Amino acid sequence: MKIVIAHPDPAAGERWCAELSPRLPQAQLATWPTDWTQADYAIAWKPADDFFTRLQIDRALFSAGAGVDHLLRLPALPAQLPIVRVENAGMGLQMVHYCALEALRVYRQDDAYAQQKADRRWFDRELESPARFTIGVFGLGVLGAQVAQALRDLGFTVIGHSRSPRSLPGIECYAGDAGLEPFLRRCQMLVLLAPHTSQTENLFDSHHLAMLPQGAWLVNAARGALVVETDLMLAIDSGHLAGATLDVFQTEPLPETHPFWVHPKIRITPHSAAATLIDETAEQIVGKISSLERGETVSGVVDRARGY
Ligand code: NDP
Ligand code: OXD
Repeated sequence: MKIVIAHPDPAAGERWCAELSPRLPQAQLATWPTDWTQADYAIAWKPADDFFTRLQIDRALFSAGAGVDHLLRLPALPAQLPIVRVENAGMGLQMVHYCALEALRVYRQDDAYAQQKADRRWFDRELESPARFTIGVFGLGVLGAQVAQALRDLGFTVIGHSRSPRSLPGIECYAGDAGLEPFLRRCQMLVLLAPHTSQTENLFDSHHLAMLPQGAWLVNAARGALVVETDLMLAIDSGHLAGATLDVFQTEPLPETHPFWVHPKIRITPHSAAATLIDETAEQIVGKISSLERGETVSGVVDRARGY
């Protein structure tokens, strides 16, 4: 069995090999670029555009992350090749921490207290019950559902939105186009955790951002392509939104000249909300390769028509 690992960071490529080889001693491993022209499996994160013009993959392509937008855009991607994504593998808990940190920071008025410290002002701000703070999670899949449940356990009122109807205990769920506006109208904080697809691209434009209540806060931990960045800036600068926490951007790395870097109401992290844990992820992928080798089906296979 031949497996190619394609990762933009050579050190990560080596890490992948080190995790895979003891688990799959019978496999031959190569990191991209390679002189191989054929392999059975590939594990890839943002591979080069010429990946499929130089290499034939026969059995399956594994994303090294939860998202698959970086693979679906590849030129010459074979139409029938199964694409399999990472399902959780330790990312859910990281995402819970990321979103809970932001929710608590906003709900507990952390920015205002930081300003008070700078001004040496002793002043106790009113704090309502967390049940009166409504957080909406857009995307209720593997990560979104875990985040929604954790935020609910912190006492917030949590609502969710997904493409198809979902049911989660203690969380009011909306779905589809018809559910979007009533969902957005209630979100004092909106957390984006849906994939980048043709349906979600630029969905959060001035029209949809205007549906959020005055003073709402946006957290984008999904993909930059979901948000129209200039519309977001306008929504914040006009005072309609209180601010945003952004982990993902239309262009990554975020260009040095981008106005987000210096905006006082925008918090930035460098696409680090939930990292791929290579050991746990290798374990998951090896399990799936073993199943495929036995002729079994695996979970996490991308539906190309849906785009995730
Ligand atoms: P899943 O595929 O498990 O879940 C995706 C969810 O989004 C599903 O609930 C799905 O609806 C929903 N969805 C898809 N399209 C729409 C739409 N048009 N409108 C409303 N909801 C929609 O993915 P994960 O939870 O594993 O990951 C989500 C995304 O998070 C990834 O695609 C990736 O882009 C991003 N991510 C970011 C990371 C970071 O560090 N910033 C790390 C990991 C992932 P339905 O339930 O009906 O299928
Ligand atoms: C992912 C990511 O999709 O890290 O896994 O963004």
